[in-house]
Amino acid sequence: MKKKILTLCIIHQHPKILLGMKKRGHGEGKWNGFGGKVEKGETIKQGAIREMKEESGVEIRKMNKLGILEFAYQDGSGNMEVHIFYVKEFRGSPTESEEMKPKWFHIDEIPYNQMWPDDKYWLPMFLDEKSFKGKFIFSKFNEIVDYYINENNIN
Ligand code: 6OG
Repeated sequence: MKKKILTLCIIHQHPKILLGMKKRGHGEGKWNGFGGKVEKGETIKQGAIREMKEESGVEIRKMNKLGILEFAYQDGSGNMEVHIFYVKEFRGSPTESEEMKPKWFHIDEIPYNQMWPDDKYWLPMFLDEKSFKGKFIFSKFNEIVDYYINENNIN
């Protein structure tokens, strides 16, 4: 099956990051960055900017790709390649959308137990602005059964 390409953007304004509570669909009830599927005819970066605007109302001014993660399920369904962007500058104020409810979190109070279980492996590297590449394999119950992650220059 072909891998889907997705984006994930997190704004870091030290000491806070912006996350959103996913209100529906895949990952409902979890805090995560903003993003979604890259559409035909757009670059990955354009997809990231569009999704951030659609889901939070925020316009990205400056960002840096820090990570590429592959997510796969044990049964072979739903392979995803997620491109993770560190957002340094933006315009506008985060606004709730149909899909996401935004909230700023202090980096000492990141709600890992209400996030995807892979996040605790890579978010600390992300916050240090280190790049990384990895792969996570999930069971059908969304538990990690295997993974690797390398600190790595992806550019
Ligand atoms: P839509 O499918 O709603 O976008 N995403 C994940 N993020 C993390 N940290 N872990 C996962 O483990 C994820 N699976 C998906 C990518 C889904 C958004 O959620 C992210 C997208 O930003 C399985 O279009």
